[in-house]
Amino acid sequence: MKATQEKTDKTAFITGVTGQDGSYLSEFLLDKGYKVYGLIRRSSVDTTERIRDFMHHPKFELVEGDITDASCMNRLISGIQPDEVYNLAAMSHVGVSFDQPITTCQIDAVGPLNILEAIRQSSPHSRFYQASTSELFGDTTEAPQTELTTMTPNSPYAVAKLYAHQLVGLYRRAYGIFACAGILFNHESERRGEAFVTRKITKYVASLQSWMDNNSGFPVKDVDVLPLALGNIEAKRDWSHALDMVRGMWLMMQTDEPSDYVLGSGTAHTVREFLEIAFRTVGLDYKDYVIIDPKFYRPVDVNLLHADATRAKEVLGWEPTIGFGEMIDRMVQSDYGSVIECRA
Ligand code: NAP
Ligand code: F7E
Repeated sequence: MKATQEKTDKTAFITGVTGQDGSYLSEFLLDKGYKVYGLIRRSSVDTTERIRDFMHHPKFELVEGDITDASCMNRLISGIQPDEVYNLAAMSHVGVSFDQPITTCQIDAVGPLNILEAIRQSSPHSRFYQASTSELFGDTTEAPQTELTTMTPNSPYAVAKLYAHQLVGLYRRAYGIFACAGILFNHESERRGEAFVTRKITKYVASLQSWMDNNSGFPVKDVDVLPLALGNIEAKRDWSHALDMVRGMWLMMQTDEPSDYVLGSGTAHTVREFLEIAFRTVGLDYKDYVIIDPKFYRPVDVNLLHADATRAKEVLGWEPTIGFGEMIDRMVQSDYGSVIECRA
């Protein structure tokens, strides 16, 4: 007989709750019995698409605010007194950070500082998780990358994230706050934002399948369908599924000693390989549909990200469970499902 999972009475405060990771982490913690407060920023349009399934859960509460507003963070954290704070809010698009460097700095660097200060001043018992990133390694020549690899950030996004990453260690040493940084490599899912390369590809592939459902033969680029315009498809990334990553975030917060951990699959693939596999799921060849548009090149890119997550495996017992092929398959299927739903 399966043992019943013991429910916790802990409270968590999650920023970035409307994003990919925030939505999965909320579900994960609600399932464990947590009371979850999710930070949502004011918007003129509805941003709750990813949290619709659980936003009326009796133990889930949306609170409005913005992490760039220090007084707001202080008021919320002081009032909630959360056991665990997960800072997932960010301007998370590397390419966009070159065009909006100051906004990126305010959200990705000053934002975490506001939260750490609120914890220090008003709720020092709260444990803190910071969403650090493999982008911190940037231009490094070392691979695979561990917690000790040199960090040479290569975008305004990564520079801002490095500031926040360093704050985590500082607040640990200076004030004894339980603060962890998860150095997470790329992770994707059915809920991935549509401007990231993986989702851009899977949405396009699903639309090709939909075309084939309604027509005979294969769609012809520029005649039946528009091409898929991409930038640097030789970049290598270490992709995992977001569901595995949020479990890793939680594990980091359950240890006796706060620390930083790399989470990643341990396998790197080019964007080109992602394309090959995604198009193969619908029996097509990406070369017939993809064009390279310099518009999608960044002033500088990160060429190779490849995780060595040995420490997370040894200390946290963390390992990914959803492989590269399965992840792509799930994303294409989900995008195809949405196309069908729209058609109905
Ligand atoms: P995402 O889908 O882009 O979500 C970002 C979230 O941050 C959204 O909920 C957004 O709200 C919120 N947000 C942005 N600015 C805010 C502000 N000023 N105040 C409050 N909320 C704000 O990102 P993700 O993929 O889930 O990633 C989660 C975190 O992990 C981010 O910090 C990201 O930088 C980091 N990370 C991601 C990856 C990855 O591969 N996914 C890898 C490493 C690290 P709106 O809905 O209002 O826009
Ligand atoms: O790009 C190339 C692009 O935007 C991946 C974020 O979650 O992971 C993510 O950042 C690669 C890059 O993700 C297009 O130049 C080609 O080399 O999907 P991406 P990212 O930049 O790796 C890290 C770990 C984070 O922390 C970030 O928050 O694909 N690429 N053509 C393209 N990228 C995009 N977006 N669009 C293209 O058309």
